[in-house]
Amino acid sequence: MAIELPALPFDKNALEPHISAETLTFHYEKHHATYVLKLNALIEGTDLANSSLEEIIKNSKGPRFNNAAQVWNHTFYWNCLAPNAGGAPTGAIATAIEKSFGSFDEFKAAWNDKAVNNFGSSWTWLVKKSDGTLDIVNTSNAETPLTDETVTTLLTVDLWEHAYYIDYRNVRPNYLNGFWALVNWDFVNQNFA
Ligand code: MN3
Repeated sequence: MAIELPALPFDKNALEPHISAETLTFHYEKHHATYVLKLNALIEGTDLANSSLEEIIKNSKGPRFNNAAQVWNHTFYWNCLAPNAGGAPTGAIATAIEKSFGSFDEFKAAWNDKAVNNFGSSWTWLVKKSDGTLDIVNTSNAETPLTDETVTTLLTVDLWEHAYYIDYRNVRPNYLNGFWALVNWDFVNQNFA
């Protein structure tokens, strides 16, 4: 039972002009797919060969953790994006954001600040803590809040340069502007519920 590469939840040109088909082709077919290939090579013939991706992540360190977590992180990231999405949040997450950050604009400013200052290849996440409040968390490399039992992962942005270099060169703030035009609040609400 190898780990499978999930299909992208949209067409490769569906996120244009914010994220190009060229970026998605590289990001999905080269980066995401390669993490799946490497992970399957690392679990083949081991105790984890038939484990779920989540179990592998929670029971791994080093290259096996890195590849497994990157498979999960990317699948989660694709689901955080959608065509004809973005803008202000709706539903329960809108209320929770107001409670924790004051307003959506204040949340966006806090997120952008955290993401712009997240050094190197990294991810920025919105999580729900056990007391129901929200927090913005930075991780490096493949690290993921999935391994923190005290939080629920709600939203992420991939800050590795391969996520934005083709479209935005090294200008991460411009990529973040594109990201806000694509956030799939329905998915964030599902995670929050
Ligand atoms: Mn990536």
